[in-house]
Amino acid sequence: MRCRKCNSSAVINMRHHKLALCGEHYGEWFVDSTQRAIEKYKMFDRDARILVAVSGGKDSLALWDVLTRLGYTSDGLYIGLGIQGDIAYSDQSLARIREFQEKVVPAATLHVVDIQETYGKTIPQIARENTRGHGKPCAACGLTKRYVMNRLAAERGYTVLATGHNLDDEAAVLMQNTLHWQTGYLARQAPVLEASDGLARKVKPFCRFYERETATYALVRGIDYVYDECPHAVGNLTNFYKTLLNQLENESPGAKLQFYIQFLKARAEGFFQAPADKTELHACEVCGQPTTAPGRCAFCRMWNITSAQSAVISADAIPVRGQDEFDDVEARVAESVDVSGL
Ligand code: Q46
Ligand code: ZN
Ligand code: ZN
Repeated sequence: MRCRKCNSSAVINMRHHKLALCGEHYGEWFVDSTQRAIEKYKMFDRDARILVAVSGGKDSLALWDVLTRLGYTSDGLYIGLGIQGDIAYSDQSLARIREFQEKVVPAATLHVVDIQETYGKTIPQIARENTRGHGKPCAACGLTKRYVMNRLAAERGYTVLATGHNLDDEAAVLMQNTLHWQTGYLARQAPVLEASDGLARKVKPFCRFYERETATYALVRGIDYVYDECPHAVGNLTNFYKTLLNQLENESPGAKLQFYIQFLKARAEGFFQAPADKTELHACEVCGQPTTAPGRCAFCRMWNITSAQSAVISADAIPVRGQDEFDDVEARVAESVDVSGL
């Protein structure tokens, strides 16, 4: 088997696309495919100011790399969760991201929001004090990540928040939502979530790539990423659905892509409607972010934040570029991005 473009014999064979390419041409195919997805789903245009949520894993670093190669203006956001385990997970993640930024995107800004420095505790600490999540820190972690991403995107004037969710992530969430017929979630699962009521616009440019395709891209580009998953990801439900879908894919190559693509088609045809009795949103009485319940939002309640000042992400914790660019941006917020896989 040979590369379709240059006839080289060292190839990456993509059975489901009936395509074999060498490393260099694979990289080009991957970048071009991302641009096609950006256009197909009308994610953003050339004027966009993109904030890429980076975790130190292959998907998010590959995304920052590809957007840079495509000539988009993008900065990174890393949220330090204070999760170490036996592998110094958070420290290792930040180290990989800093190396990547210095080497690949030196002109971009990397925003680092350290949760302990900003709010006084690590994620495992706040999770232990809280009943959310029944002993697992993921619920507290997800809520905090969503809040910080939305808030920082809004406060710093980014027009779009990009995450590295891949096809395996999206198909697993789709399977979970389908098995429970979560029609409200199904109506909202999309490559683009429009900005609304203080929530940043969110996009997933890698939603059509298999996880192994983003891993291959990271490999051919020599991106050094954190191989380990978060220690708390072991045995979670998303991984269980990923395993089931991998079994299906082994029996029937392309099944995962079809499952997701045909869902998007049905969704575009109006098969899933958002519930009509949409819950009314209120502004949190402390931070002003939208929340379903009157009073304080879930984030301010969990972190026991009682004054607007302490809800603000500390400017000192974040390197800021061109502060006056952002002065006229209203403080906006949020609670609706899927952060599994970040
Ligand atoms: S980082 Fe946070 Fe995940 Fe770790 S604690 Fe759970 S939610 S598993 S993607
Ligand atoms: Zn080639
Ligand atoms: Zn609040």
